Amino acid sequence: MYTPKPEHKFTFGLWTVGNIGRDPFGGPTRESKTPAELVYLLGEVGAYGVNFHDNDLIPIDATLTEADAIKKDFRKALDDTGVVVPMATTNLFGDPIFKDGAFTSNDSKVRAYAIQKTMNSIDLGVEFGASNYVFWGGREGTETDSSKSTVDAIKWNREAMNFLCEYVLDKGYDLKFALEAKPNEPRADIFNPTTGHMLAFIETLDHPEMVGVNPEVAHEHMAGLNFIHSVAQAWEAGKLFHIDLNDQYPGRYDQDLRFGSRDIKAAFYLVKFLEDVGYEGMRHFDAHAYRTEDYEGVKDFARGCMRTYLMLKDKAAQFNADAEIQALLEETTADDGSMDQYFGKYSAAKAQALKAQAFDRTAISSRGLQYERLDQLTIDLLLGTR
Ligand code: GLT
Ligand code: MN
Ligand code: MN
Repeated sequence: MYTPKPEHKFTFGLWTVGNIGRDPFGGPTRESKTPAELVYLLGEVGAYGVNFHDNDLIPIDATLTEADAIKKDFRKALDDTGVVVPMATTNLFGDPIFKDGAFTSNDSKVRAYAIQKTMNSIDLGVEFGASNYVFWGGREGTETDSSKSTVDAIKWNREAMNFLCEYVLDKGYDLKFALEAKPNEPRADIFNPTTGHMLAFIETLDHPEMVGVNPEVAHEHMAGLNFIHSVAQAWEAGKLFHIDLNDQYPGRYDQDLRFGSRDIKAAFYLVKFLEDVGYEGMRHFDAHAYRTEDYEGVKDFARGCMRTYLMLKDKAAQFNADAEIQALLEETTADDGSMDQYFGKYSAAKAQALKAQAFDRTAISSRGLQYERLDQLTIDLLLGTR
């Protein structure tokens, strides 16, 4: 019943299952695997797709011959397993050249190199079939605000995005961009720190229709925000192109925990939202196994992400079919239609009539909304006692 199938669109990045357990305080706890080996691992656990940064697949210093050999092995693994590549992205954070940003570096040579690297990486992604291209600007930020003008940084970022949109159009690629926000880490502060900032930024681009967002659970939770509200805003704006699922305790470093492992309730509302609105994009698990695990543990981690999603999907269907819950919801949204005349398009007459309408504030506010009961029914349902 909770077996992942291709139609569930579960994907993982090479950097997720390929995470070797390094952290700022300690070295790797797992040996590294080749991209092809990771594809076989994903095939084994039942994932639909694999995503990559240019340098997850091809090391930054690889020769053309080395790159060709890696691509050949990777392609074979994809063919053998049926795993597809729906998304790709650029590593604009790992190399020391990006220590003060990529598109927003003060150094024009760095900015130009970042655009060049992204064009090459777009070519690579498209070569393997990617239709979504993620931009996570991990180094686009500051430690000290004496170092650069935020206004310049915003302009440079816009210039880069406009240039890259034109590149995609020029090449005739069927590719959309998805911008991923994060408030901090690795920079002390990152520009466009939340999905809301990204949505506002996108509207200032030359081709806003090509650009959406890739919200990540952990990143909005780091900022202390309600993830579902961010996702809903992106969805309502037609901008939910991709999503990064994982989990996170608020106010901490980016933990990238297994999906649903820390805040089941938030994960439930998220899955329910995605399923209810009919989101058709990828369910990308941007998380990694605990540092304590070997590769059997990595498989447990990957299987766990997908299993939890499917269990929550099942719970969402149960919620929608629960007569008591639905009756409560109907009651709170019940409407006698008497206010219809005041909504919709503005007219002076309507405004005047609304001004003249009397409201019995005491009577209206005296009604209990029964959200306590509703929430407890949700808890009962999630804990399996309903
Ligand atoms: C990095 C980051 C993620 C981004 C990836 C895409 S890389 O691991 O923490 O949130 O989605 O660049
Ligand atoms: Mn993260
Ligand atoms: Mn992410």
